[in-house]
Amino acid sequence: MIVKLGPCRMELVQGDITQQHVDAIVNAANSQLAGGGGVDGAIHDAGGPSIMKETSEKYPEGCATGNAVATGAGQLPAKYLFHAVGPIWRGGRQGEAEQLAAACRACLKLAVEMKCDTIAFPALSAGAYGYPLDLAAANLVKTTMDFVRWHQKPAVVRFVLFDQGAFGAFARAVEEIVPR
Ligand code: AR6
Repeated sequence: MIVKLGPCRMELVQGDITQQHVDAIVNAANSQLAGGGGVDGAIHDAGGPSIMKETSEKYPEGCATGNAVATGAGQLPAKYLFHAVGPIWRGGRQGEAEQLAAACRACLKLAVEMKCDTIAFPALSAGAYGYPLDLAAANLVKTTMDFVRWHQKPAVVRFVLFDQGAFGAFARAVEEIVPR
């Protein structure tokens, strides 16, 4: 699914984020940047040990929830990895929505600063961190559309959804937000 946003576009695809040929791949990290399962595990497995080495050298204090930091992408087919820390879902009244939007914006801002035309996002927070998929999808889609409309960059923002359920949730979010 492709959504035109002026000179830019937002894409939804079903697949594995480690296979994406883009300038920047977003990792769903934890605030210790310690690695883990899900996207994080797949990225470190496929990208190799240089990623963890660089991460621990450059960011020994980790990364706050709602923020993101950049490293090289090791053996992944991208220039950079942006390690974004989404919120752990605690019922929705602990600032989770603002933190998720902030993590997404931090990555988009890094993309602009580091001259990345293409960036691939996973469904941040919607796995181990328990953020309800429909709410995460609506939040990430809206945050991206607002950012891209304002900055007219990056040229391509691709959400890479691991399974049909996640793809469907993002497709519904787009249909609800994009006027027809
Ligand atoms: N490509 C695309 N999406 C994927 C992939 C993949 N290879 N693998 C899983 N997903 P999660 P979170 C989907 O748990 O909720 C880690 O341990 C998955 O189905 O990766 O932000 C970290 O170290 C789900 O829809 O991220 C943190 O401790 C989405 O990606 C914690 O998990 C996000 O799931 C972060 O949890």
